Amino acid sequence: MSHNAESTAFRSALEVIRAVEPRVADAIGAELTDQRESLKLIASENYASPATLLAMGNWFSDKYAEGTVGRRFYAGCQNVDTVEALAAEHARELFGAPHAYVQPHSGIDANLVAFWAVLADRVESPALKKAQVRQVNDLTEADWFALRRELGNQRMLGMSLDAGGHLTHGFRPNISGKMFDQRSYGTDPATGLIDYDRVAEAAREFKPLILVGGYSAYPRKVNFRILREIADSVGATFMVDMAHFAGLVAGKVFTGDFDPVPHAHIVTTTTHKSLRGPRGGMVLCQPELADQVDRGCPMVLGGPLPHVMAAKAVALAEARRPDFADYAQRIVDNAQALAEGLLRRGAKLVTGGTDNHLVLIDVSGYGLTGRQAEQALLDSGIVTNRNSVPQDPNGAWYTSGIRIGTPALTTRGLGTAEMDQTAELIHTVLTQTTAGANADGTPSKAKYTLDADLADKIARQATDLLAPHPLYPAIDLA
Ligand code: DSN
Repeated sequence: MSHNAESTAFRSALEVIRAVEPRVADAIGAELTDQRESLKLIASENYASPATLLAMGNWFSDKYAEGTVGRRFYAGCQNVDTVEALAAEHARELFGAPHAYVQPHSGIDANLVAFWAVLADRVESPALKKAQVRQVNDLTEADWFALRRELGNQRMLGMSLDAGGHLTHGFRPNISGKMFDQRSYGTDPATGLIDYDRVAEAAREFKPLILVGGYSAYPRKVNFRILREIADSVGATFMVDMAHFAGLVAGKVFTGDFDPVPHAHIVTTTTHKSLRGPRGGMVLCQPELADQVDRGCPMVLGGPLPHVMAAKAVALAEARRPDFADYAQRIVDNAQALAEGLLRRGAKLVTGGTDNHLVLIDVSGYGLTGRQAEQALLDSGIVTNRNSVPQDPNGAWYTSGIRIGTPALTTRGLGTAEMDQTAELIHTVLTQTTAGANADGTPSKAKYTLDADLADKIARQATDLLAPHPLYPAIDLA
């Protein structure tokens, strides 16, 4: 692939768009500038390859293809069949999974497909059949109650949101918390680590239909062999949401007990985080769940997105190359260097460090809320997101944490020395930011002060750090 070809492709695309709506072309160009200039530390974001991006921008977008490969509800799907089959084949080979379903549009959709597959597989119920033909939004609380009673067991045990679980693991404001009677397992207050004995105890008491493993803000490895044993001991289906760490599984950094695929009945993921593909989702499962999983569309999903499935096939092919394993290892090396740099400067980290791609800073140690810290860092050209910490006194809106991750900066080629410099920038901003007060003098959870000159200086230093590692170096839109 010549550099010239990438540049020509994107320049030509923008020229075509500009002729219709120049403001969209301008926004696309501006987004590239913003992404090039900011220190992206959002743990769930990455930079997909030009090939992956280009696979999405074409006429596959025009095709309806409800159904599965070879069994469509529309004619003329032979080329969609080709890319969907390729994506599924790459996924099976990459993860060693018996079955892959590559249609989900997001991680939340993948989880919904998995929930319904488990329910449909485990429970034959007239009430469930009725629910399947209705819009989920039409179900009232009374409907859900009646449905759950008829099903007998619709209980889910997942990691609590403030311990690092995801909102789709039964959090009340999410549909999963309405579909399921939910109970959470947290982490040990002293260590911040999952206490497997407590999970086993909760499973024995609660007897869930589904035990969910996986997280979006837990900075440690999870032992999926132990969780599977716990699920088996109570007859639960074991589901793992590996959206955050799929790239580490693909790159064989997480193996044995820490690879969920051989241990779980069903595994869901996104394709755009550490896996570095297009924005989308995917389900991997054991053969006995495959038929139900393949009913994802139209059971819970709208029509598949063939252009995104094409991009999934490209990105999964990239992840099967030997250099992806090197990339995955560097993600973890960088996260550990970042954690060490922060700890050395006095930051308080949840669990005291990391063994995956993310670090969770407890910013109460700097006298700030997560919201104040997130904004002060953004003012300084450092893009992060606020996140709850275990037993967070500031709730899910203001929070007491900042979650940072290394997949994106690792893609740009930054290494451990630059992570130490990044730690210095973050620590400087957080120590120089002061919590503000409301008009009545009470402490504000949102207001803060940070000297504008200092913020500008840090932003320049962040740009300098990125300069030797240009994003999409072959693409010149000028
Ligand atoms: N929004 C994703 C994240 O940032 O972790 C999960 O849904």
